[in-house]
Amino acid sequence: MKTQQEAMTIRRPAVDDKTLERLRALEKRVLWLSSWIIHNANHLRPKRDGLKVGGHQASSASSVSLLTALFFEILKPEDRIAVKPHASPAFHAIQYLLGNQTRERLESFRALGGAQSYPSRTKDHDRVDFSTGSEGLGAGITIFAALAQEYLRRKGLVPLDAPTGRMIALMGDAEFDEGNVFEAMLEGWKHDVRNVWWVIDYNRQSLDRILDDHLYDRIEGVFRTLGWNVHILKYGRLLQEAFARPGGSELKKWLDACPNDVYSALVYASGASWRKRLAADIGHARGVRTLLADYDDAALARLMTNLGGHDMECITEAFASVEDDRPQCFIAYTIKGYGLPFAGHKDNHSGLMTVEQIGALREALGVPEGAEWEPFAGLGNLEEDVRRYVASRPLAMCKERDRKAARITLTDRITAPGGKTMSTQEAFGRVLTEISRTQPGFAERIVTASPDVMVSTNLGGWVNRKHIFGTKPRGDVFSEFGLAEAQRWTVSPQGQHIELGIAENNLFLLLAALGLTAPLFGVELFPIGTIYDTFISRGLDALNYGCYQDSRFILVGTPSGVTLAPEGGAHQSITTPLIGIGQPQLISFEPAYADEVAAIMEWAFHQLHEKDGSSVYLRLSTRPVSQPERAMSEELRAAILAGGYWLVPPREGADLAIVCCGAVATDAMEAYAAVQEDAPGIGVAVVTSADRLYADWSARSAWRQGDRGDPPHVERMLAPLSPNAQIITVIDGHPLALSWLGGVRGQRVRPLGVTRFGQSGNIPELYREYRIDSDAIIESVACACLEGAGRPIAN
Ligand SMILES: Cc1ncc(C[n+]2csc(CCOP(=O)(O)OP(=O)(O)O)c2C)c(N)n1
Ligand SMILES: [Mg+2]
Repeated sequence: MKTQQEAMTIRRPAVDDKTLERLRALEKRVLWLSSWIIHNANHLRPKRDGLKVGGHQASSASSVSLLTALFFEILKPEDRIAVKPHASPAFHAIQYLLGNQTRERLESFRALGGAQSYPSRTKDHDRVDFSTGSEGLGAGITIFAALAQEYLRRKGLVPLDAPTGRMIALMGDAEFDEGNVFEAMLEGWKHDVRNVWWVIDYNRQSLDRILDDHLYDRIEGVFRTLGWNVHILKYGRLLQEAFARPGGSELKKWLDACPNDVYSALVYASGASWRKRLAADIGHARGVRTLLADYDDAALARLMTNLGGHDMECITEAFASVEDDRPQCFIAYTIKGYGLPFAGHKDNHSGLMTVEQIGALREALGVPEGAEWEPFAGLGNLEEDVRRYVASRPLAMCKERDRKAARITLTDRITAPGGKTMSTQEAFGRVLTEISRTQPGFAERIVTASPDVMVSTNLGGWVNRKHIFGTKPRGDVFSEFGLAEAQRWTVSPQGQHIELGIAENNLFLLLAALGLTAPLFGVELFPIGTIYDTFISRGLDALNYGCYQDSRFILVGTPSGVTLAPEGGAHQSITTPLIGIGQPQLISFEPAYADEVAAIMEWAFHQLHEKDGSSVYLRLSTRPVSQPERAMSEELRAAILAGGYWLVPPREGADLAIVCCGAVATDAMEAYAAVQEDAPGIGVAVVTSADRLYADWSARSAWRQGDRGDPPHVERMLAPLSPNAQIITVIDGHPLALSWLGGVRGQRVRPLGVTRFGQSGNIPELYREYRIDSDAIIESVACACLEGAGRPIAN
């Protein structure tokens, strides 16, 4: 507890005595139910697999008082909260008391269909606002949700007289080890984000260890530097009263200086140990012995563990003291496992009470045997009053947590940008500009964001038309000076591009928040984030986090692959096609031509708001590619969206084919031109989405067993090839993205792609080096021919 001193004066409580009594009764209910949910899962349910079920009794106990105050006294329907992952049982217990969770789901906590280990927007049924699980991200998203809310308010997309919600995080103190927390705070400061509350469960323990003594000073300093209002809930009422007595100032001095590990050990060792240690350390000081003598061992232990984060009066007072919409941070001192037998023990993170211990807790909390699941058991004559109080809480009365948003759709088809030669990246920029010109109503719902790569990912044209979002309008100084410039950087609340610093984690957290505005705030947006493809890895966990909670956005990774050539290996992405295939709730495409980009973007805008839709990822390239002369037939469009089509159809029964993806289509066509005489009938297919092809194929495995219905698209695509055909696949990315095609009909695949780090060079040099050029394709064709493929087909 060696921390900066904070004078705590005894003030009038923020809620009346009756409410305090109810909240204290509810604390006990939440402590009991959260412990029991976990106990039941581990000790009373039959085990099928020999694994411990787990759950976090100590982490939940640590947050019980804070969560009780938040959910029963503070939260309003418009507020949104991210609850630290390991307090999930306490969260579910509270929802149970509020009538939003069933006993059945609590009984099957951590079992299939039951309450989730960590609060989950998509898998839980009790109104999770933000999923949590990955430390740091739950807190981070609240900043971006507040920014998203402000974006909607400033544009009048939500009624201005509607109450503004607070975006609240109840977070663990170890979450401050995650850099994304600081990145988010800094970005929040840049955007002057308001209405964010972070309530830190400051139990000074993480999973493995006790935290550094001076962490608190540092954290507090960061908050203050970034303009947050900081509230410190250090000592509870009992301790504050003791400090006011003779010997009390010595006691306070001792507590302030007590190292975290010593304090934790004493909490665990309890009563007599406190007395012994205090007598030894400060017994000689005036008044201390008399002060200590006034407490028996149990009372002394109660006193010494009376921290602010467990004292309902302190907590409600701190929350009620907020007077403005500045970001608020509450550093609430707590004890991990408070009220449980392993309170304070450094190894308690995964600790589970024994049968005897839970029995003792049940008795201590007055829960009759057999009434373990009764929501309000053990409250005696308070029960009816507490029931009525709970039923009157805003979160018990509001029946629908998620909002309904009016559906916004494109009014017209998106036409392909014209031009003989174009890169897919350029096509993306031009499609966006066209939408802003021809479909202004829809374009108003598009919001773009980029981590400092707006221009180099081709958003420049769009931003010139739509400008940058900011709450404080700012003109374009270069244009005011009359200086030539390619970009106009006007900032205003009407702007539709959110400019971020380089932190990619922030991009994904922002996209996650913007992609949830429909359920959170009742307004549908179409967020598009652009990023250098390789730096997707930098924010991958946050991307996964957004997808996990079914947020809807378009992600554009560009430039990609070794095709970005002179920029070199540090910027060339290799594994992103596999990420695109592997990431659930994110459908990936890698178009080759501009008309494909237009068709895919049009589809993506629909996909974002379908009930069973998803986010969409476009892997794009800067390589100028000569465009095929063709009209977009409905058949071609359907094939592009299904994942692939024949650019050059194979002859029926052909035993050779080239399958390419993205920027290498040019090389595939060059190779085709070179081999078509020697390998007559050979076809060239373009895969626009290995992800869509694979998902469709694997989801319809039943078809392979002779079931009804159409065959998967990929089966139909490969059907013209002979069963013994060989397929040469080529992609500027990891070859595994396409090599699975061999499994569809058991045909031999010769996969070309990039498996080593890239380097600087020009496209011909690099394609040769990494064997994805036309020569490599021709060689593969030749090898296939040597094995008997490519025989002339009689017809
Ligand atoms: C990104 C990430 N890395 C690792 C973990 C594993 N983990 C679970 S809890 C925890 C420490 C939790 O400490 P704290 O946030 O202080 O929570 P509390 O003490 O309240 O349990 C860790 C490292 C995780 N959940 N997320
Ligand atoms: Mg902790």
